[in-house]
Formats: sequence, C-alpha cells, structure tokens
Amino acid sequence: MSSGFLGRMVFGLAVALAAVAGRGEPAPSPVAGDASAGRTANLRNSVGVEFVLIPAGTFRMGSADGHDQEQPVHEVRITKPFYLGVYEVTNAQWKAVMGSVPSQWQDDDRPVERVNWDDAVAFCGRLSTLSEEKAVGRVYRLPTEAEWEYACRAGSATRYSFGDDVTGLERHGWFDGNSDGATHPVGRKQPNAWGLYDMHGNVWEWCADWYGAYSAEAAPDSEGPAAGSARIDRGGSWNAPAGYCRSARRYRIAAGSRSRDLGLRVALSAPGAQPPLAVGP
Ligand SMILES: [Ca+2]
Repeated sequence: MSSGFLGRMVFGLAVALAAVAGRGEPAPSPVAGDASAGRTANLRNSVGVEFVLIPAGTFRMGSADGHDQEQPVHEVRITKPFYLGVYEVTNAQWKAVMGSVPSQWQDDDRPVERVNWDDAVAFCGRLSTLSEEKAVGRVYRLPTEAEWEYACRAGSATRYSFGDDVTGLERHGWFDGNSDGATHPVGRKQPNAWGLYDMHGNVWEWCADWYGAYSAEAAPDSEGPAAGSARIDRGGSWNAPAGYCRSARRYRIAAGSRSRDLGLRVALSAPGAQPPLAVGP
C-alpha cells in the first residue's frame, strides 16, 4: 500500500552565479567572500556523492496559489552556505555505505527508494563515520525543508525552478507524464540554475524536519517544529502529477513509510566540507 503514490495519498556556488544572471533570474545575496568569486568546483566524497555549494541568501517560501499547506508565503533566511547533493542518492552509493539495496529498481545509477526517514538518517550517519569522511570532519545530514525549497528554487520565484509553464517539466524531471512508471537514472534531465538535478520528480526526497504549518514569520535557518507526528518529503516523483513536482509543494508523510517513489538527497554543512577530496568537472 505504501509503495505507491496513491497509497501515500492516504497520509496525507559556488553556485554558478554567472549562469543565474545569464538566465535573467534573481540571484540570492551571497555571503561576502564566499560565492562572490564565481563558480567553484563541486565536491565529490569517498563514495562518489557529488555536492554543489549553495550560497547563503533569502527567499520567499511557499506559494500563494498552491496548496493550503504552502501558505502563508513567508520570507526565510539561510544564513550559512551549505553543500547539497547534485543528484539523488543512487543505489550504488547506498550499497557502498549500507551494504544492500532496498529499491524496487536496483540499477546502480537509479535513485535508491523504499527507504524510510530513519533509514535515510542512518545513511547520513554511517556515511559520516567512513574513515575518509571522518578524517576531514564531514558530518552528513538531510537538508531542512527550507534548505530544500531554497535550493530547488535556485533564485526563482516561479512554480518550477524553470518558470511557471508546466510544459517545461518534460525537460527537467521525471513525473507521471513521462516516466513510463519507473525511476530513471539520476541526472538525465536538465539541472536547475544551481546545477541540481531531479529536484522536480524522479523520487520524492526526505527532509529533516517534522511537518508543521507555516507561519508568517520564520526564524533564520529554521529547522521546523521541535516535535511532530509526520515528516516531509519534497519534489514529487515518477509517480506524481506535475503539480506535485512544484518547488513549493509539501508532502506530509509518516516517518516509517517506505515507498518506491521516495528516496533522499544529502546535505553537508560547509565548514565540515574542507578541504575537498577531489575536484569535479
Ligand atoms: Ca527528486
């Protein structure tokens, strides 16, 4: 039951600032001396998870014409740059850290799925204890919901990171209109302006927070409510209608849910990320 979208319904920098400017989209205000030097190389860790540095900044979270859960639209400040996975965590990466693959579709380069919130947190924890990661002090975690939407928007204020026109989703993500009923290898569609792939669609992605209603004001670097009864996943999936893949769309879900359309993307606080082990393309 929990393995399908309908089942889930029941519960119902270093970024390329130049590229952002080139698309005519507003860039967030970077932390002085951090992102101002333009694009820096992505970070790639010891199991091949690649990260891009997301600059600090401010954005409008939520959507005035979306679901009630997305309102009120409110300003959120992200005060520190952080690293976010360029791709969803793949089966190969999950296996390298956890030893086996739980997914319905097990190809190395497809996103891992059928992992619940505790599994996702355990992955981050175990990844952080690998000797190569520990040696450089990297502590991995799930992104907060605010970080996730901020990174998905990549400076945009539109329904999707690429604009308001839903027809663009075909080029940017796997959803129920183009997926043929399955996950797809990560990174095959176009990235957003900050170089992140599959933020719209393919698999939903666990966030760190408890689910809670929005308020008109949010504390900087909000981590959501202190307690709750459900977690959050974001971004829609291969099994979701286009509207569920919007940047602001929230999905409230039990922490114990394992679903073949739900995976994760990993975050890393920037101070622990130095020095990079390897330089990406
Ligand atoms: Ca996704």
